[in-house]
Amino acid sequence: MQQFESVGDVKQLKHLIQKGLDMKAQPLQYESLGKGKTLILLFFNPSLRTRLSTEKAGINLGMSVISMNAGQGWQLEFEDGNIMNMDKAEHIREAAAVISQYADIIGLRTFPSLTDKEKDYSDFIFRQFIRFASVPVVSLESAIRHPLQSLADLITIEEHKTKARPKVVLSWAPHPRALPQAVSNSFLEWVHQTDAELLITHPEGYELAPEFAKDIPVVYNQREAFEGADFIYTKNWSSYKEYGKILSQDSDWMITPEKMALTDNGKFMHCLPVRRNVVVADGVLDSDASLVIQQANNRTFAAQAVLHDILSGL
Ligand code: SN0
Repeated sequence: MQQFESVGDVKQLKHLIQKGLDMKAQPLQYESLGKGKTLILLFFNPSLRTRLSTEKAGINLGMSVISMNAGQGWQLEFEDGNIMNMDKAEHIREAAAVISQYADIIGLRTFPSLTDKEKDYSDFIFRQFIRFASVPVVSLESAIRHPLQSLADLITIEEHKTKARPKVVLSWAPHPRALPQAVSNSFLEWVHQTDAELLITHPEGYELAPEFAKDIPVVYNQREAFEGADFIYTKNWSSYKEYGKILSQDSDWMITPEKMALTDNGKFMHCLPVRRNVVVADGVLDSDASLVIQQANNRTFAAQAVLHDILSGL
């Protein structure tokens, strides 16, 4: 693996999921693989799980890990040809080239603007970074995807599924802030490659980008969508159509125990951080149906599987 940006970078998805499970069973089995190698994680946006789990993954593989919040460095210019006489002190051309000399693998987190749809959906910042980096770059969530989250999600589904073809529902839920579509886009992209029966439910106007929504059925009635589901994957996202806008804050879309009762003993999943009693009721999050803590644990082993393949040149 030369970079990790989307499921398209994965040769055999089943093998990668299995590798994550193997890493979980024996986290230190490759503790010498990364000896003498450096992992640099660069965050343009906040992080808790991604930062700590990816650091832990690197450490489990014997790597040295350095994390940096981009706000602590110079403000970077990403546009080509600009006259840099304003607030941006350094160009991505130099920054990515320089960091590449210190790192064997670079991890990068960069959120969307939610104002410029075209630029966000070209994954401009992430692409510019890859363009000028000379070592493998791993997405720690880009403007439109969160692949390490999706891999951890599939590992979690693999562990908890009780049927060969589980019904997996991606459900929108309300949120007070405009959030990226990245987690949802990525989840669809990854689950679409498995045998699961996949369904999306959201209010009208929240249709995801066609390149991710594909032909996946959309049910606008959330309760109907939940019927017989094995996994309820919940996430808020802002509108793609009316780009970056909040079109609804309808609390009737919150995930409640009453709605979970419509499922087939379904499990609740969320990438975290989650707003209690806005996105999901305490009664769901604190019940045995919730997998959110296990999901977060699997972030380490997802990252470890990916770093393993990059380090091994697989
Ligand atoms: C991010 C998102 O993409 O939706 C990161 C998820 C892994 N989530 C948030 O920014 C939530 C922020 C909030 O205010 O609740």
